[in-house]
Amino acid sequence: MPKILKETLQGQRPSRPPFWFMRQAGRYLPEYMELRAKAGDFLTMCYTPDFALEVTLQPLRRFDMDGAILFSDILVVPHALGQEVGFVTGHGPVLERLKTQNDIESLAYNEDRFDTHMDPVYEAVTKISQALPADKTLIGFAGAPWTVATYMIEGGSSKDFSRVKSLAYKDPEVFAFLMDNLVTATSHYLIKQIEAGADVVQVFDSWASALSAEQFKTWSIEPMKRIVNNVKAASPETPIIGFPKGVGCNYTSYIEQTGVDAVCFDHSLPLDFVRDQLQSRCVVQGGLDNAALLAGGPSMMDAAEAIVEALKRKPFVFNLGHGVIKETPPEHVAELSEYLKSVQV
Ligand code: 1CP
Repeated sequence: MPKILKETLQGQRPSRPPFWFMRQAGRYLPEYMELRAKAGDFLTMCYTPDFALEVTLQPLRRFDMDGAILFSDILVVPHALGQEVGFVTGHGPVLERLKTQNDIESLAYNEDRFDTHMDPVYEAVTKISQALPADKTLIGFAGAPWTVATYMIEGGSSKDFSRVKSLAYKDPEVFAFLMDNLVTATSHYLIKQIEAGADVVQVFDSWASALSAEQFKTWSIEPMKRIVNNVKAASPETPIIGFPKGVGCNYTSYIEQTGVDAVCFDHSLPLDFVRDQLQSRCVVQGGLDNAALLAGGPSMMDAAEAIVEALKRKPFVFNLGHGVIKETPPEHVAELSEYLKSVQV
């Protein structure tokens, strides 16, 4: 049985567009909440291979998506570099604040230490790849250096990114050290996920839109280009999806300069721009408004049909413009999935 998601990302056009949803596992599913209560802690779930396996498979049992995404988080990378990371229920991630140049330099990448920390994640990838039906694609992932750096410097989520942006302006050498460190760690981490069984990988630059156009080149495009080169050197056939969320017209230079195989687009982009400017350059994935999925009903179906109609003539993966919102009724995901399985091109 062909893996239609992987094949589409390699530029083929199967009989219907494949689909999966960012954050398809997680808090909107009662079976996730049950397991989360048992595990007690989000990071325990990420670092316990059998929990990660189970949570990864939960959405596929209900909705039969074409892809399963490893259950983990982008913040396991700073954790593996030695920064303290925690997740506080109802609040989100909390990271040890890095105050000095010394604090940043103390997190220098060490391969043995990194892999010892990540071994349970690699084991989870292998278990998932063995458990998945042959026609399903396993998606490995990491955060892009810029997005991970925002959490590392701000100490958690941020509204205005003032600390991390002023560090990049005021102390570009210290910031470059941090970014180089993340490029090395992230490249290695993605290669190890591929060796463990991931079929494709996605790199999330969720906060790329906080950068100025000039900074976007330096802190999003350049690091991503190096990651793509490193991963392609180790595994030339593995498709790489980049997601520089919210960057509008800068998507085209991102595609041209990073060398990604596909881009995930968000719901702010007009569909004719996606078709004419992005799909002419690479495979595209996206971009239903996650709030339309939350709302459900005819407005969700109209928006989904418009996306499919605009993009189905070339390789295209249906997804959202950002992750499933935790209040989303699972029935909406079921209705959308049923529709997507019935599409013919
Ligand atoms: O149960 C809980 O309380 C934890 C909630 C949760 C979940 C289910 C977090 C905390 N992370 C995750 C899983 C996760 N995170 C996955 C795998 C599951 C799947 O997609 O099905 C993935 C791919 C991520 C990626 C991730 N984490 C991103 C990039 C994508 C995006 O949403 O923009 C980011 C920015 C994070 C950070 C993060 N992790 C969790 C929270 C609450 C946050 C902060 C988000 C913010 O700052 O707004």
